[in-house]
Amino acid sequence: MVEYFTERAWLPEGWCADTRLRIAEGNFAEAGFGSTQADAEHLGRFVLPGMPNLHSHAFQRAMAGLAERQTNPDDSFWTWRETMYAFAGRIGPDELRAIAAQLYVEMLKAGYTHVCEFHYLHHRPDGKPYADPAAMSLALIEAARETGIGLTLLPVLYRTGGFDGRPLSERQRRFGFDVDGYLRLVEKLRQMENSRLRVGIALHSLRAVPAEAIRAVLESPLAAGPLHVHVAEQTVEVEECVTMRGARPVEWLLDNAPVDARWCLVHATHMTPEETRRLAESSAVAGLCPTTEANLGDGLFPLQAYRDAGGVFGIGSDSHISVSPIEELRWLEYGQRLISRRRNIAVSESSASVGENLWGDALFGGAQASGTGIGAIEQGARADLIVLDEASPLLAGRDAGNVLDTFLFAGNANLVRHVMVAGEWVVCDGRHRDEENIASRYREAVARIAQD
Ligand code: NGQ
Ligand code: ZN
Repeated sequence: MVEYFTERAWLPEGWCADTRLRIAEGNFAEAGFGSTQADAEHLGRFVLPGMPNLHSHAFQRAMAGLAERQTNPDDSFWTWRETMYAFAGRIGPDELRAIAAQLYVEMLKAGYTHVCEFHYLHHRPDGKPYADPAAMSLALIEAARETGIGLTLLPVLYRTGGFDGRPLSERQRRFGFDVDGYLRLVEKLRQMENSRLRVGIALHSLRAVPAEAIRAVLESPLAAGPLHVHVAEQTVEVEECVTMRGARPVEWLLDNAPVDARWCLVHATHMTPEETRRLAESSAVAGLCPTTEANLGDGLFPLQAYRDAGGVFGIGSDSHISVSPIEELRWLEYGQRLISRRRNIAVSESSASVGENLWGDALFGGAQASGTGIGAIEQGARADLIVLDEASPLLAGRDAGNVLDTFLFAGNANLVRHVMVAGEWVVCDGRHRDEENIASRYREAVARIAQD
């Protein structure tokens, strides 16, 4: 049992003064008022739950910045995707592990303590399975283990190249599994689960998984735990879905799958008011990735209508052109301000603070999408927390009423000072315990990729 004292901890009921946190076996054994300061280690003035990152394609971190030159006047999500596929073709297990480890260090330093990895680079670039068909999944598990971040691994089922059922293109071949092979992979990975590793299910998208395959997966006893799917990111896919399946993607999923709190619909960007209300009522998580959705020219999620209907959401850094929960949440709010020409949108009856609402909502939805007991400083939850840098000038004169607003809206200096995952310190004074080794392995891997 380890005991800490903090002047302010953000508990489910809000900021709590003079809090004692007791941690045993990686979980909070107690979190509440009433510490005798003297007998516990002093953590600092502001302690928050660590943020879950609910959507990541780790390998894409190493191509950030390499798709920002116009190649043709009609550059779009779809031309970006070709660049991304070409890049993916150079990634094997060693590269994936090196890139993911670097990414996870960056995530921890930014305040993410858990990541949901939406993983579809299963086979060799030519489409043949590795000697161990789980080789790429194991690379991600290893990267998470060595950095200390919590991981929900979501092996992805990917079957077709489009709504019309066309076969996978040459570049997509390495993503493909049949349902049986896919379920064998899930079964194998499930055996590795522990307090920092959860294994869920992912369907790449309605474009890539036909209705029968969705049904076959959902019927399996292995379809337990969180269930993620890309849903309505681009207007072209909405139109194709209407043509081929007679309904819009979110509508189709709500009508044809038992969408409930286990589900996370990533990029539920394009929804009618009716779909927005129905998704909110389903209790599923809307997986929002505002920086990637902006970078790829997707569109704006109807945040206000969705929150008004009680919808649950969380945030992900997806393609990792940014690795910062602050930037995701800021973009989420700013998109709404720009389109409505108003201010302070994400508020609630319990709090007028945009920072508190966004951080709190994203903790709740991110934890739900992760399928693990995280996202809150409370008894029984995994002991994931971040300590803000109270010495930063940005926090001068700040207190409970405005510290989260300042954290989210006051500039670009990283205010995350220490980070704990499952009771273990992984970042101290802004440095990850193994960041030099991990960065040098990353540099070598990126140099190899560039040479190919
Ligand atoms: C992905 N990424 O799977 O990496 C996708 C692109 C696709 C985003 N949607 C590929 N942001 O959707 O087909
Ligand atoms: Zn994605």
